Amino acid sequence: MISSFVITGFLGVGKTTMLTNSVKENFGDKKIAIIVNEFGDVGVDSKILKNVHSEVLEISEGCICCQLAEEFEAGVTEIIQKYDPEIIFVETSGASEPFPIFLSLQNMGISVDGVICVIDSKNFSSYKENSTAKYQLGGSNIIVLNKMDLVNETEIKELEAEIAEIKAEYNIRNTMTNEPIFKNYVTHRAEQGLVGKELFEGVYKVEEVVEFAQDSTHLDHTLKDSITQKVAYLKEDINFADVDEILENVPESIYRVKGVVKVKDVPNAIFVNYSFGDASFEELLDYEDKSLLIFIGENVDKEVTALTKKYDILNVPKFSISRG
Ligand SMILES: Nc1nc2c(ncn2[C@@H]2O[C@H](COP(=O)(O)OP(=O)(O)OP(=O)(O)O)[C@@H](O)[C@H]2O)c(=O)[nH]1
Ligand SMILES: [Mg+2]
Repeated sequence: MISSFVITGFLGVGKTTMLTNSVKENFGDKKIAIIVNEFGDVGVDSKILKNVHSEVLEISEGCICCQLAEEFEAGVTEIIQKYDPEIIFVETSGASEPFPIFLSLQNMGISVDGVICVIDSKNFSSYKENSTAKYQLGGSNIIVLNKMDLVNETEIKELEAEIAEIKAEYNIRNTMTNEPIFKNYVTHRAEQGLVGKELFEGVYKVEEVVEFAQDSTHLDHTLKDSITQKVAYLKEDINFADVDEILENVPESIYRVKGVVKVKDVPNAIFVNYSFGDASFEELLDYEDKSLLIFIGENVDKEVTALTKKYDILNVPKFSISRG
């Protein structure tokens, strides 16, 4: 039987970083396939993941938990037929809930060995009120407290207490029996998504058939929590400092920016990866397309328009469709 892990967690918490840094390390001897569903219709994560893993399937332009169940199942079937993986890792979009994906995998006869919720330990308080973030915790049985480098022990203790509370309230239950689907959960700490193999070792396997679980309450949260995205393009004649300046002036309501940019003073294109005020950059070989940034958050239309007025190197296409 093929086994799988679902990796959930809010926007920018470190899901892709975990897949990049931990999976090959721990499963170098296995045939791994990765499915990634990204919020934002430009597949930045799949480009990053393809640098490290050979079989990466990207499902973009929507959320696999509400609109794309069929596309997701077709993608899983395709990757199984083509590649015959032993383990499938699914990175859900930061705005998805894991439970419907868990059900889809189970319905396809794939064993779900764990639903991993990655937490941004530094920025948890900025996003913990978001209902999707709460359901992500409730629907998982392995919790990874990531970005440990940015918090101290007192903050970690507070975080663990808050998580335990949310976890208890939002735990996914079987509506027939009212029993929690996950009888228990484990918490691991991580930096740069690095975790040991024991995290994945199948003690958490969910044997129960969970068709009756509480998924009728699943709402279209992408609309409810009004997280939207907007793509903006950058002019060609720019330097790295120009990009950095824009990132330093991103308003708080935009908590995630991703993109690829080409600048005059760096030979290769650069991945831009910004979440909650912190940015990281990585060089990328062989990128021939335009320089672009995807802004994700609340009030995105208004805020990105304001940024384009302030920085004339940044512009949005006149007729673009914003997706939730
Ligand atoms: N300081 C610090 N930064 C981290 C750590 N893990 C990840 N990051 C940074 O956090 C940002 C987001 O990481 P990703 O792995 O892209 O996050 P994600 O959860 O896949 O994001 P989405 O797919 O957009 O929801 C990047 O800039 C990473 O470099 C960590 O442990 N410490
Ligand atoms: Mg990602």
